[in-house]
Amino acid sequence: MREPQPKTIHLKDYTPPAFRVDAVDLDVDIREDHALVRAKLQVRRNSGSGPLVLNGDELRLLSVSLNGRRPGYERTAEALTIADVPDAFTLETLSRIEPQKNTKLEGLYATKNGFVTQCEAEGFRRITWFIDRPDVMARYTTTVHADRKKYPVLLSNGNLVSSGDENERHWARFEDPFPKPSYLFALVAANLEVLKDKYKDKSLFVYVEPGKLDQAGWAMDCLKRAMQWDERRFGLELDLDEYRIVAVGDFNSGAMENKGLNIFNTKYVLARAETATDTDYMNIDRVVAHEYCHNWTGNRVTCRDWFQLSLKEGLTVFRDQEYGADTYSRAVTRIQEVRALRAAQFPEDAGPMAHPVRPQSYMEIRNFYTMTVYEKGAEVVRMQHTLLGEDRFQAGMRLYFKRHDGQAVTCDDFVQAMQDASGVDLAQFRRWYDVAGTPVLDCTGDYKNGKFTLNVKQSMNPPFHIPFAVKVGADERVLSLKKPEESFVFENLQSKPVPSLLRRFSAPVILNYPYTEDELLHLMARDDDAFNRWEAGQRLAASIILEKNGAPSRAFVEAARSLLADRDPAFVAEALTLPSETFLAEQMKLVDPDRLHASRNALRVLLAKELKEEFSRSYKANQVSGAYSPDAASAGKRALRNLCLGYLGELGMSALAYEQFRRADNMTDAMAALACLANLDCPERQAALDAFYEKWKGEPLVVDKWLAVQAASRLPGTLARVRELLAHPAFDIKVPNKVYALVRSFAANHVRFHAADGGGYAFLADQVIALNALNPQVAARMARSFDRWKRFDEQRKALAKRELERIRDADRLSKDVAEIVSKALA
Ligand code: 0A1
Ligand code: ZN
Repeated sequence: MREPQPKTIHLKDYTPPAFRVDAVDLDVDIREDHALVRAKLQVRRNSGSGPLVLNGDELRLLSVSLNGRRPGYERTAEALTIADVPDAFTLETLSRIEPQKNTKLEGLYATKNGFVTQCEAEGFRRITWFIDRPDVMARYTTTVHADRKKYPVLLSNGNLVSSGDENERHWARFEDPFPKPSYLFALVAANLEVLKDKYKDKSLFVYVEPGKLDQAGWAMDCLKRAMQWDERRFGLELDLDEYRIVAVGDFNSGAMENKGLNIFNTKYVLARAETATDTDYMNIDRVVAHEYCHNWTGNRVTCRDWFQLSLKEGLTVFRDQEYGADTYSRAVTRIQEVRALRAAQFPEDAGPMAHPVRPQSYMEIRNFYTMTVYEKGAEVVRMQHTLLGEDRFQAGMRLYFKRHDGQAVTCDDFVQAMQDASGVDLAQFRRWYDVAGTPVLDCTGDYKNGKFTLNVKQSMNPPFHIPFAVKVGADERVLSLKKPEESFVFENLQSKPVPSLLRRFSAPVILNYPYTEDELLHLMARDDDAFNRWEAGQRLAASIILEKNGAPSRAFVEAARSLLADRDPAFVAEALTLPSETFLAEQMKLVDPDRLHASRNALRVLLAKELKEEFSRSYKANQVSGAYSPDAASAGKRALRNLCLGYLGELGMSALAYEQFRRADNMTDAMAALACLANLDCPERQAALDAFYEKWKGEPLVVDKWLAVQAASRLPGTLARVRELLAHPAFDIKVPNKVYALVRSFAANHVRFHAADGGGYAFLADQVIALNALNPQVAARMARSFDRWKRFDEQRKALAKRELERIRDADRLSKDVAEIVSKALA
């Protein structure tokens, strides 16, 4: 059976809500196999004379009353319509839901030790009938009832106002003083342990599964640092006396910023040295800061509609990035951001799901929590920061809050505040929000008589306003590009300069400049912008892989050798990490994944051979002694040491990796060694994988690493192994983290996923179809791995198309997957 094509929702059709809800009194009674939800809404007409329409999804409606009487109403699967209503009234509904059977993990659902909610974007309608859109803000009072022994912890947004016991059950009532959109509603009834702490006069709580309190400390530290940072850098304080983080193992995304009651994926909370890597520690820091930052950028000022999602997400990612830059190394942070942007957002912007930072239409909003809305959205905020400078940007933030605190607003409102506070004209800049695609800057330079002319041509028409940070000789400027073609003159030069262009990656664009190899080597060694030093190395490596089958020049090898003597290990590790196959594939006319993989590996092997001494020396020199600490300096040393191990692995030094694996006292070193072995066909490989599983089979997050490292292996047997793992007790298709670890890691394994026989495509289609019936949101995310299928040869294209069609024709295809697949096939 084919479902009808989902309908498209357009930004231009936005109208203000016909009704507002001033107050919600919610009573959620959680029973053995269902829950009863009573909702009392204070409703008031806002505009027009139309009927009241409430959203609902998988709700069984037991009763409705309006001002105490049963009204005439109509109901479909997704709407409850009451035609005849006064201008102000009380509406009460009673609904029955089945959180125990909720595999979509949206609305109220069961997790290991109890029940939690996820309401963004449209999950509240799976709890009760409501005007479920972000511009309807209400005051919530929530009462939760559940079994006292099984679910001792009851939580909702706001302050606990009363509680009590009823035989073997108990209840608690919460009042949230802040009006909020329904997507920020949260409720928890579970068996959890709690870590308590204080920041100034604020009480902080981190709730984790019993037995895991020893893994909650880092998240608490992160929270306190984020609070302090937001006060210092943005002048923003927490508006609550109490702030809670709850970690659960079943969660579709990373975390959720519900007012005062954040719910997190355990992956972004739990950490101790033996189980979490440096990257995990850093990700936890960033996600905790991100959700905390949302309290102002998202919760105090929220989105008018979901097209404005980047208003809160782009801005909050920018804030968490700045937190990262102020906490760790600014240059290395920037390099990592750009790497991620290029590996995932650039392809998105060039593929079938390309959309502006503010999309103009969608079929399913869940599909628009994208790299474009989040990461490119952050770049768009960062460009405003670059154009205005820190002081005027902060003045813009203050004006934004002064004007819009407590409101649901648009991206335009944000830009307007930035413009009005700074006096910088941002009219042309707004195009960044509305036009998809990555701009290309084609630059050339002319040198004559001490004068250098930089010519810049941009691909966007009408042109974008692009902050272009450059340094020519000693002259450093941020050029404001506004025209299709422009020239800039730099004077008083002694000789032809090597321009340092797009410093710090001042705009999310593709930059072309006819650099010679010597010029790039010069920048790689000497640019005073660390980002551009890295960038020059990446450009050289890319051209060696794409144009020279991976055979580097002597000069490149020597440049890599000198890099290994650099003072900053974290930077060196980034600089000697070759560009990813996914990113390089974007630069090929027709992608040949096997050749690409072979060339990239050839370069790795050559570097390993040439620099064996240096890699060995650096491997020894960067050993970190003493107790594990995730600080930037120690993590940087481990990153470089493990980079060296990876190169030495290319020379067949598996014994070294195995030795590290056995001796490691922290997960960073254990995992790096295991990843190295997983890529080598060597006797130690299976021994290490088996030992790892035996040791960690009781820790779900560590088991995820074990799944992921096998799915990411470059060895030819990887797909067969991944198929076996589907049936392993370590895997569970109902748990998103397991799917991400196994299925997503495999789909990101460029050479194996794009195998010429189509086995990778068939595997992924099988998983998308299986997931579609359980968790459409996760299914749709997995389906995105087909995005770039048209860039491959005829044979691969035919195979991918067949699989996409097989998904399209599957029974009861969800809106989520239908949107992704129909766009991919279009
Ligand atoms: N707003 C949350 C994450 C989130 C992502 C996707 C969602 O539904 C499709 C909901 C929430 C954040 O930015 O942390
Ligand atoms: Zn967010």
